[in-house]
Amino acid sequence: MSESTNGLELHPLVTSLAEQIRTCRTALPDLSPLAVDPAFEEISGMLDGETLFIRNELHQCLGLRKLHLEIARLGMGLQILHCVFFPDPRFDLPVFGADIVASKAGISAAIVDLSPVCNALPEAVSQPLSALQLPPFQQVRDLPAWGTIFSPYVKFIRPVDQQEETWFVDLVADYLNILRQAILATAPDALDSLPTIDRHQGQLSYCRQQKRNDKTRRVLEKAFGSAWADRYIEDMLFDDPPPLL
Ligand code: BLA
Repeated sequence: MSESTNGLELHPLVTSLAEQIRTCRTALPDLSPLAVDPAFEEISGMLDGETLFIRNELHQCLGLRKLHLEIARLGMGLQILHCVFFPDPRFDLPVFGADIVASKAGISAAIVDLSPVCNALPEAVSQPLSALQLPPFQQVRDLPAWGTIFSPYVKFIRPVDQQEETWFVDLVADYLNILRQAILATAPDALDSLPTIDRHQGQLSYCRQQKRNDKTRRVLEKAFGSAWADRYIEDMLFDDPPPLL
């Protein structure tokens, strides 16, 4: 299925990854849509004659407090697929994150991870991750300084051809299937238990680190102004998990 924003075609990797994520999302237990702030659901505008478009989808499911999928076109060249699944801190589960940045020159960044919110990933996640056959991507990128939140299994690459783009989409499906199995295998702890409190803290620091990505802020500021960008980053992209008690 092809997808477009404002009648303009999206990069095939953006389209196929969005489809893959939606398919995997459907398989998650007790999936239900979450209301999106109407100010943020579909954002479109013009800036200096350039079309801006952002579309957001939000869900929740067993074990995950917020599943966020965003597709953005900012200006003529830039397209972004942004996806973060935030765990419910009562469950010993990682944060799933995936991001694609495409410009006129092609895909510059494709990243996927299941990131720990405590010191280490739970066994139910690290064991199957370590058993995956990782494709031999040619261009592996260095993580930025704030990237200490990612797991040893983070894949941050620039795909060089269609074969690598397909590998990346398949890899995201593998990570999401591992997450689904972990959800099914994990019983929640009490809201006031120490592990829950630790994971809540860990998720706060995941969000704090992501907010240090100046590249995201700069793009949003340029398109929408700094006050709007701040509110969008704080309330939509990396909102803190709600207080436990
Ligand atoms: C990089 N993110 C970028 C870049 C841009 C954006 C323009 C630079 C491209 C490049 O380095 O090739 C922009 N990303 C956005 C915008 C949104 C977005 C505007 O998601 C949202 C509207 N970023 C995330 C998540 C991850 C992530 C969830 O939002 C990982 C799970 C990673 N983006 C990420 C990383 C870089 C990046 C690691 C490279 C940063 C660097 O090299 O300094």
